[in-house]
Amino acid sequence: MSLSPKDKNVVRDFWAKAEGNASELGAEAIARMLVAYPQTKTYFSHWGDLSPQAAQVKKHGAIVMAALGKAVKNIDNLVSHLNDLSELHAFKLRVDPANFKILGHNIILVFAMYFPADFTPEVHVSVEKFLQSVALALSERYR
Ligand code: HNI
Repeated sequence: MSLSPKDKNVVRDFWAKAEGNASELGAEAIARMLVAYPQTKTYFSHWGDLSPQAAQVKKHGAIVMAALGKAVKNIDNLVSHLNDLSELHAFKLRVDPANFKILGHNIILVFAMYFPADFTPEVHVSVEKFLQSVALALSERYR
């Protein structure tokens, strides 16, 4: 499942188109995750309002998407780049890594909604591989 040089270029090219709108895309993805997979709400219960229009939900979407943007810049060394975030999610936040896949699914969905022309099947394959690689790297410290 490792990313080929072509996958990496496809991901970089797509990201260049998406990143100007990263905050909105992230907010939409997190909001959808919380609605469609309500088990994910347990991690954010300290926020109170978890509705799609809640300020903290929107803000967190921007934070996660910015982190993904940095991961794109570090696509050649995802495991070391995401080491600290992995440790945070494993030991402090105690997020079940199954949720990384759920969020990845919602991100793919939002990309397809916002970029119907650019998010071709070919782009979909490479972006999916990238998100899986990020999920794997974020799971690295769970042991
Ligand atoms: Ni996640 C905080 C990145 C998936 C639950 N998360 C962060 C932060 C970043 C981040 C960045 C802020 C860290 C800091 O403050 O130092 N999270 C990512 C990335 C992914 C991801 C890149 C996957 C692509 N996180 C998830 C998932 C869940 C999750 C799937 C749970 C369902 N994250 C959290 C929680 C926090 C968090 C909870 C703390 C939120 C807060 O502010 O209280």
